[in-house]
Amino acid sequence: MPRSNIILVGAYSPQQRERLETRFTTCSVDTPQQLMRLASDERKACAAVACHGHSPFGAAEMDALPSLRLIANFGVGYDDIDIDAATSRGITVTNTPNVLNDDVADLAVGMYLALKRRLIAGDRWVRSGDWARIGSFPLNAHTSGLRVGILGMGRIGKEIADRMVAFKTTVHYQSRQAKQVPSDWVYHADAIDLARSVDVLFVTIVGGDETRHFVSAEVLSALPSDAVVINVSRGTVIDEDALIQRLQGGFLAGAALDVFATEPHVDPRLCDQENVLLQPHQGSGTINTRESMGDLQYANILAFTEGNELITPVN
Ligand code: 8YV
Repeated sequence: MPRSNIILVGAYSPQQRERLETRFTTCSVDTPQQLMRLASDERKACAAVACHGHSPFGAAEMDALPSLRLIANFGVGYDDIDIDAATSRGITVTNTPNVLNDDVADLAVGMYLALKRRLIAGDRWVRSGDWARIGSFPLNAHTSGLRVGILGMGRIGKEIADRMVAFKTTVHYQSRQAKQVPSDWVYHADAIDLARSVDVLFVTIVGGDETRHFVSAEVLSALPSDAVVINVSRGTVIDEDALIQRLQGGFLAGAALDVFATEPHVDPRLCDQENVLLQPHQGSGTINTRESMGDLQYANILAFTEGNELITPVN
């Protein structure tokens, strides 16, 4: 079987890298921007890229690879890839959906509980000796029986909603159109209307230019002042400056964020807020799930090189 030339972009586990390097002729760069640095023959020979990470992959990078026909993304979100540029150049993009739904949903619910019940501060209260020195930990907010909003009832949003039903919540959601979900889940066509109606807002819509600041200052202002926001989507989806102002002004009870506008560099004003839980974009970051994502990315590349139907194309 001929060995196709594949460029690896980003970081891979040793096992994933070995599998790719064993099956294909590869060369590696850290980000798409480094593709231009490759030797001309390497760039011309490359028909497929295995892409991992959150760096922009635009027209200029695609044009550096004149034979490119596949970008196999390691991740469900492909907002860093210019899909229109890829499509107009006959380049197919694949992603790795579904295999990470449970982990992202589990983390979102865990962040919700940790934020509302102040688990991190509670741990510090014990470790620091404050419990023995000062006494009981301050009372905090209850977590069952609330009105929960899901912004974007996609695969991950549905998994979060299913989990939150166990907390005796009422589920509200916003998406482009009503979905096939339990009849008692309340559909809102408008994000502001959803925000007015809930105590907890889970943000799960896809990232990208179309959803930039979808959670706007107006949406944030519509939330009750004792509401909390949990974001496991993309940092670009929330107007982060408006969020910070609501938190600093006491108009929002808290936020739990796994993604940020300029990650991995996080606005220090968020780090200063006691009512903010910060996570390092680890939604899919479990051993099993990252293996499954790597398997799916590899399966797409293999299907491409063998002329078979791709598993999860997005364009
Ligand atoms: C990872 C993600 O950060 O799947 C996504 O869209 O953001 C996360 O799973 C990403 O896969 C790392 O490349």
